Amino acid sequence: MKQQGLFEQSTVDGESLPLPDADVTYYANWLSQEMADELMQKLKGGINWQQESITLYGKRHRVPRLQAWHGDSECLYQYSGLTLEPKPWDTPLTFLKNRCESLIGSRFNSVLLNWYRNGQDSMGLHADDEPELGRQPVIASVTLGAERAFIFKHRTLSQRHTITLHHGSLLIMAGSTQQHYLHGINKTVKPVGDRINLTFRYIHPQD
Ligand SMILES: O=C(O)CCC(=O)C(=O)O
Ligand SMILES: [Mn+2]
Repeated sequence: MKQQGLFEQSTVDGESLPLPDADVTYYANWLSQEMADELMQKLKGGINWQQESITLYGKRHRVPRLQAWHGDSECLYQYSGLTLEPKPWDTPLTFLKNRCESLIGSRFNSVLLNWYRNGQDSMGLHADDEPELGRQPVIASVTLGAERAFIFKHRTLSQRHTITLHHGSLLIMAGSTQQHYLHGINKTVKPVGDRINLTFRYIHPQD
């Protein structure tokens, strides 16, 4: 990975999304096209992708996408009855983590990777509000590959906002975003290619 970029990103402008009760900033061209293409190839081939199964209302379901969890060794990821042990940081992940940290001045100790193989892969509406993320988590979400609609839905107001996340973009969700909004990626019948998303997080140790 070329070390271009750590300092260049000070010239990248973020756009604040017009969402009441939230703090969301979008950097459409955070990575150059060349860097985003290279990272996509490296992550497709270099990560041990898994399709997990979860139990919902007593029924087993395969999660409709491939996933991986990487981070510091103490960072367990728990959801829907699953506990994922972190795999270590590798070069592309460390590169992206450092770049996110230097742009926004927050620390991250883990990353969830999701690979949406086609339009049938999706992620249901949810909030990143697990207690171990803390009350006002900063989530740095990097998108590579096909463009998909990312939906925000306010929990109590009839506020809905859809943003198309671009190859090489960065979306930062901070402040009270997770308290007030759900987010997700719907299935689509449009022919769409692979998309990889990485959400960098900070897991607080639990007592
Ligand atoms: O794929 C995306 O853009 C969303 C991923 C997400 O919300 C998550 O990993 O919690
Ligand atoms: Mn999420």
